[in-house]
Amino acid sequence: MDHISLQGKIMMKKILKVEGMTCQHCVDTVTEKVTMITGVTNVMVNLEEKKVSIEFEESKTQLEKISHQIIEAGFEVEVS
Ligand SMILES: [Cu+2]
Repeated sequence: MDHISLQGKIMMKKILKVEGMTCQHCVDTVTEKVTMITGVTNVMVNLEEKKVSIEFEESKTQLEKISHQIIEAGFEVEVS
């Protein structure tokens, strides 16, 4: 199940495969860009596995929007 209920809000947890992250600076960039999106509550980047796990409020944002931000930052996103 991808849904988590937090304080009465329906949260989604998704993992995106992100290509192009090579160092801690990239990790910081991705984390910062995704954190800025309204509705995103948690971002965790795993550089080695090239995975970005994101928790967000479904009523406030969509995965497409999050992917778009990562692409805008110069990385490639693969939805698993
Ligand atoms: Cu880098």
